[in-house]
Amino acid sequence: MFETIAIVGATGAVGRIIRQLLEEREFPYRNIRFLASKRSAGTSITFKGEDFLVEEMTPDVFEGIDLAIGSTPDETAKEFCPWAVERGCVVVDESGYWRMEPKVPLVVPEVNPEAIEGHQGLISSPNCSTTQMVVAMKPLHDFGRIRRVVVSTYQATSGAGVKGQEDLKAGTRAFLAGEDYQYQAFKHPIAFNLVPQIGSPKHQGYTSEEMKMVHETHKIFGDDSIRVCPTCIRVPVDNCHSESILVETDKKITVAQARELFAATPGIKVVDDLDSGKYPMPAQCDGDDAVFVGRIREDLSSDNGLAFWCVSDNLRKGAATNAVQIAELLVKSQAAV
Ligand code: 2RA
Repeated sequence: MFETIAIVGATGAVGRIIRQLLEEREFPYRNIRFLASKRSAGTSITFKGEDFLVEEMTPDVFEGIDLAIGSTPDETAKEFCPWAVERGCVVVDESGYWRMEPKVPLVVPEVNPEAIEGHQGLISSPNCSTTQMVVAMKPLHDFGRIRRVVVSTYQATSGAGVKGQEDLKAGTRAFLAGEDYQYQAFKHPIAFNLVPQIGSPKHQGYTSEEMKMVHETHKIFGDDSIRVCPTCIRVPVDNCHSESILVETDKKITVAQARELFAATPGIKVVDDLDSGKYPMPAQCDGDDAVFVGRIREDLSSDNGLAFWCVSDNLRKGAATNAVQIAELLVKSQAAV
C-alpha cells in the first residue's frame, strides 16, 4: 500500500472521476491530498464526507507523497512529473506529455500490465481513443495476430474538456434560436456538424490525435508492424467516444469466435443484436467503466477482416479508470514483492 497518495488536477473533470473511483473501488491509502494549479488551490473538496483543502502544485508539495495520479494539461505534466519523481513519488500520468518516452511504460491494464515492471517512477496512461481500441484489439490479436487496423473515431465533445461540452449545448441552443455563438473549444461549429480534425496537422495529412493512435498502439503491443490507419472525427455527442474498427488478422476470426473472445475478456461488454436493434451507443455507455463492442461482422472486402463498433466513456476508461487501474496494479505489484 502507498502511505500517502495525491490526485494532481483534483478539481478537473477527470480529477473528479478519479476521486469517485478511489472511493468506489476502496483504493487503499493512509493519507490523501488534493493538488491543483494556483487558480484552484485554496478551494475545498469533500471526499468521503471530509473536507480537504486543495493545495497548490509546487516542487516541494511532493515531499512525503508516495503515489500521485495526475490528470493535467501536457505542459503541467511536463513540469510536475519530474518534481514528484525526484522526491521519490511514483506518478501515474494521464497527460500526453510522457507517453512516448522510451523509459516510461504506457499501460492499459487489460493489455500490457507487465509493462509496469521496472518502471522508473513514472507510468503513462494512453490517449482515450487509443485505450478503448487496444482493449478491443487485445483478444483478437492474441487469437489471430492483427496485422492491420482501419479505424474511424466519433469523438465526444467531453474529450475537449468542459468547454467542449459547453460549446455543444450553447452552440445547439444558439443554432435553434437562429443566433450567433462564439465557440470556445472548437475552431468550427460542433452543433449539427462533424469536424474531421482533432489535434494539429502532424504527419502526411494525419493529425496529432490520429498519430497518437498509431504510435501508442505500437508501444502498448510492443509491435511496430501493426499497420494502423486512423481518421479522428469530433461529433456532436456530449460524452463517450465511438469507433468503427476494421481489423485484418493473420488467422481468420469468425463472427462467432470474435463474439466469444470479446465476451471472455474482462473489461469488455458485448452488445450485439442487430435484429433487435441492440448495439452500444454513447448515451447508454456514459458512466460505465467498460469498453462496449457490437455490430460484429466479417469484412465483405477481405478474407481475414473483421469489422465492429466500439464505444467507451472517454472520461472513465479513456482517462480516470485506466489511471486508477494502473495505480491498483502498482499496489498489487508491491504486495507481491
Ligand atoms: C479528445 N482524445 O477527444 C482527446 C482528449 N484526450 O479530444
